[in-house]
Amino acid sequence: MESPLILPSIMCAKPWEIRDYVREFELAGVDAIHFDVMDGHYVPNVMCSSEEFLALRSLSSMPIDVHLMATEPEHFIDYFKFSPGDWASFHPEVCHQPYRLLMRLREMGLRTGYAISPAVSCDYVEDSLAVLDFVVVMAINPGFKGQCMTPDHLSKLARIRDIVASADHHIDIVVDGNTVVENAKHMLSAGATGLIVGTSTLMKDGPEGFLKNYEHYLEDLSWDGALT
Ligand code: S6P
Ligand code: MG
Repeated sequence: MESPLILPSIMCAKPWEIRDYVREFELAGVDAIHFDVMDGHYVPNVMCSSEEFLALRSLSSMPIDVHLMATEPEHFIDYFKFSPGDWASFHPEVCHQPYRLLMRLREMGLRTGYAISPAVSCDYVEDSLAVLDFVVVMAINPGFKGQCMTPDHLSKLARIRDIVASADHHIDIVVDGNTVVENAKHMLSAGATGLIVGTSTLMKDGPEGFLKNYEHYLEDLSWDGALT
């Protein structure tokens, strides 16, 4: 198994730490910066505005992975000044025409994804394979950092792995939430190809601890046989 994609979650940084974190992300060579948008309606929390997106963009040219936790995400897209190569995912069960929105994001040159919450059907993935680049599989109920993996997560991950295996192109499976090493080993075995990392893992010790945590994390996954 190859090393997983690593996407640190910027909502886990305190505002005054963001600049330092971004420098550490670049040194580590992470794959994208995960940027959570919460509307206070789809999820019981409010987080990350288009202005903060612009501020983050000014600090780095790394891809930004926007995770739209919003009802009717189609109305949020135009607020963000995306660059080609950025990632965008949304929750299909609260979008009027999810397939249409994936097509639109593709036309904008973005990597397109669905974010699938616990208890939301995998059928959305199965019915949209041709226009998906990745699936964010929520290991937690969306809305907050620092939660525990739900008991049904790993079996759902394996179902999504089997579904995307029938696509005629590669589709990444990225897990969001509580990706501690003990869980990440099982997540990778169940089909994850990427991990969103936050307060429970690489961002638990502030920016100064990020690189050390990053190296240990990948080493621990290798030693435990999750990676080769
Ligand atoms: C939560 C959000 C996530 C969190 C991440 C936090 O709804 O979508 O991206 O930022 O799950 O990670 P951790 O390590 O605190 O679980
Ligand atoms: Mg997220």
